[in-house]
Amino acid sequence: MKLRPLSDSTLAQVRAEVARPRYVREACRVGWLHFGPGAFHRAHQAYYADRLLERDPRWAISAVALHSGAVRDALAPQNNLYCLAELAAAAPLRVIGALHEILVAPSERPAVFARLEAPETLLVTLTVTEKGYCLGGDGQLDLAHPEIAHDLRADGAVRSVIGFLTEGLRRRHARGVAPFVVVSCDNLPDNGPTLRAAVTAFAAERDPALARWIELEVSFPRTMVDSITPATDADLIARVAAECGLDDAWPVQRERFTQWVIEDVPAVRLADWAAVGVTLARDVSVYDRAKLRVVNGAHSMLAYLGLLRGHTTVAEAMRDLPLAHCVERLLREEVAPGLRASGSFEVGAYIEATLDRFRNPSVRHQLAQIAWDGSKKLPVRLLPSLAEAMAAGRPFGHLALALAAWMRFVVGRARARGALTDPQAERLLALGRACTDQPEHDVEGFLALTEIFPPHLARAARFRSAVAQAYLELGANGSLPDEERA
Ligand code: CS2
Repeated sequence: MKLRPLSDSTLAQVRAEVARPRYVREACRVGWLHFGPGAFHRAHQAYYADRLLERDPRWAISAVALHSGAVRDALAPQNNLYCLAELAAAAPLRVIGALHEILVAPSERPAVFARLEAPETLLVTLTVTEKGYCLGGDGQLDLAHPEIAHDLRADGAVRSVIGFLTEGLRRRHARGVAPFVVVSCDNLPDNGPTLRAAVTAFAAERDPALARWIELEVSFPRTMVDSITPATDADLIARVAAECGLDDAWPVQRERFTQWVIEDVPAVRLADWAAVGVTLARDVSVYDRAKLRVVNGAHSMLAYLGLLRGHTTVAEAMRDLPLAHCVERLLREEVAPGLRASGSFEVGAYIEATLDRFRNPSVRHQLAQIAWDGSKKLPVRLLPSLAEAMAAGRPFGHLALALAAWMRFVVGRARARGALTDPQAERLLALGRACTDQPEHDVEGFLALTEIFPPHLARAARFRSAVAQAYLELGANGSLPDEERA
């Protein structure tokens, strides 16, 4: 039976068990602009916005897709309403009403700028993934990046998020409108300062006075965001139809656990964040280091090793005991010593809780999804722990193993003539095809990628031999050194 679509006019028909917006949507105003309305944004920040709207009508979101119109087209017939499923027993679905509009940047640039310039726009957030920042291997804006090079010549007809933010701020400055606060919600270390440096570098190329104004007047607080969000699949669409009684073209799902920590600077104290479960903290680095190194670092290891060993999801990979054992040792023996306890944060408990989250069988999180963009993820998730461990004379064999697993994964894709989702895909696949299974030769080729491996690390003999050794032991199918001990 064909169900009617979810929309403002059918909202009242949603089954009673489903939570609905507890505010009048028409009375809400757009005070929040977001770049990148993918599943993570819709499951995380938009959920917090939805709760803020219950007490304050200023926080409806105007979402900007930088490339694809797919989300806009799916949600337009639904008045941008969609369901959020929490993957836990007895968790009711929730209809999220926080998205006011979805703009697609290339074709709706004037509308995007109208929002960026509007004095009512107080907050701009981003989930554009690591590669969306157009950074080079040194973590600074790459002025030669094709999007950035284009935007520097484009005179306002920008395409990158860095171009949009800078041009939006320029227009506000020119009109005497106070800046918005910019909150990066991507998994980058020191995401706020990193974004600030990128925007300022872009502005400096165009107008040094604008760069100075941005440096002085615009806040880019650090954040830590966390909630595991598996991609939408057919099971979710069917579940939503059954539980809601209406059709939702693109619902989203996430684990029940969700966390958002924002650096407590005056510019973010605009909303009652505490009331909706967002933590404002003086020092976010404790949280963001732990999150990137523990949750994301272990995820990347699970993804590459898990795929080599024939698994599909994180929970399945965690049921493979030798693999789970490797991940635990990576975290407890090699990552934890680089993290410090602080206040209520305790490293051992954090690792335990993370492993529990990974074991949750209701969360069908595809390893292939996590394996994307390895060239951008490894340098921020695994290499910092590894470089510190090596410098301190601590063990780093499991970190090296995770890197070797990534190399084996790339080689496997290249040999199978498979696709690779990565901004460096072509280079990586060419490298993979040239591999001979001779560990020193193959590892050498990968370590020469200076955008990924800083030269001082790539030259270190201990590092090279640890990776080569792990590469040898893994073979093409991911055999583990811990196999017999687990
Ligand atoms: C994952 C993250 O896809 C990935 O690379 O490691 O998306 C992870 O699920 C989130 O950061 C959890 O908050």
